Amino acid sequence: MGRKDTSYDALYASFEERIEQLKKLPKMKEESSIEEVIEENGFGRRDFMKWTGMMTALLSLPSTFTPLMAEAVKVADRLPIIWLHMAECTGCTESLLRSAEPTIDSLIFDYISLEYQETLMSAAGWQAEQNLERAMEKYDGRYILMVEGGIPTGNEGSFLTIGGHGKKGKDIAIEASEKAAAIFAIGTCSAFGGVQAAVPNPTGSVALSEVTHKTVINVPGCPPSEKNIVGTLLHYLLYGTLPALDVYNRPKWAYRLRIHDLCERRGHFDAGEFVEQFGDEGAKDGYCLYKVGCKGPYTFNNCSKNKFNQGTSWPVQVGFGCMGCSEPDFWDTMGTVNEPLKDRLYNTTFGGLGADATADKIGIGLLTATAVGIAAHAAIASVKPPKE
Ligand code: FSX
Ligand code: SF4
Ligand code: F3S
Repeated sequence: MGRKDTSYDALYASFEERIEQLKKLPKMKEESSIEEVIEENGFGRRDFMKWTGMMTALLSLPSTFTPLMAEAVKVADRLPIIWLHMAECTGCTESLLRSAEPTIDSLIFDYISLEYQETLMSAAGWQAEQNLERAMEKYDGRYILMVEGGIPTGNEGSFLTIGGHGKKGKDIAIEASEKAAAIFAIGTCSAFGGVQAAVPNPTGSVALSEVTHKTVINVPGCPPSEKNIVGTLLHYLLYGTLPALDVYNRPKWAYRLRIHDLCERRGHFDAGEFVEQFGDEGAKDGYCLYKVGCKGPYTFNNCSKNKFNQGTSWPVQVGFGCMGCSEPDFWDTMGTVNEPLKDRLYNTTFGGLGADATADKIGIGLLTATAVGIAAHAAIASVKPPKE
């Protein structure tokens, strides 16, 4: 391979071994390979390699791992996946699949063995329910569970019933979690409760992690980017273990840094150049959106890298500040959408512990300059002092 850095050799070897093991599992899509699927949809080998290179970088692996990433994608159909919908808007599924034209991410999602997915499958009613039960039985202990949506627990869970027998969503989520090999909460609803859990939370909706005793990997965002969803799957394929997680069980490879750390408008923030109101000269010049409500300094996600709508843009790029959609309870805790957080200076983030409560696991050096920056700009923005 001509690799210079030998510190990755053991990891490389373990990935090779893992892929060999996966190859031994029965192929679920006998009729086609991922290369064929990609080619049929107008992508060449070069596009595929470019995409795998990008995913390799996203997972913080050196570029020499790109061929292995391609191999992992080829065996992605060996792991059965069950995708449950709970209380939500289906935006997470839409984010992944509703592109104007197929993307490599969406094709890979088509290629994996989705044993149950209510938005995509043709079965309905009794038949759908039976499909789910059969899949859980057949792949007991082997399937990956992806859950989209919060879990209503109020009134004994009766706010969400699914299928012919009117089974409660909560019971389905618990049962499916019990038999899963790995569990991913896709989207902020499943990770933290989401919009339906916002005050006063009439349905008593909670995060998936609150109804199961098993470890749940949270992939928040309302919706999360398709790259973070597919990347989580590829990470599991390659490593066969759970990724390193932050304090909210988010994979660090995706949620390690704040929106503010990766923002293209950051230079303007540091220079004290702000949009004062939408449509002003500063807005035209692409100034920082902090004063018109950007919550990027308080939000951990990689949106500027991944972008949305087939990689075309992301909120801050189009001139609308981050709303903090990948943070717990952001509907209640991120204040008014178009206003800076008046009662929270940087160092009071995360329940008064300061963002450093999370940052200590991230690298404190990155945060110090910003703490000073926001404190200074808070004065310019007439931000009130923190409440007692
Ligand atoms: Fe929630 Fe997903 Fe927001 Fe919607 O279903 S994370 S409301 S984008 O779609 O769960
Ligand atoms: Fe970017 Fe928002 Fe930070 Fe400004 S406050 S630099 S717009 S993330
Ligand atoms: Fe959400 Fe902020 Fe990204 S609102 S989509 S985390 S820019």
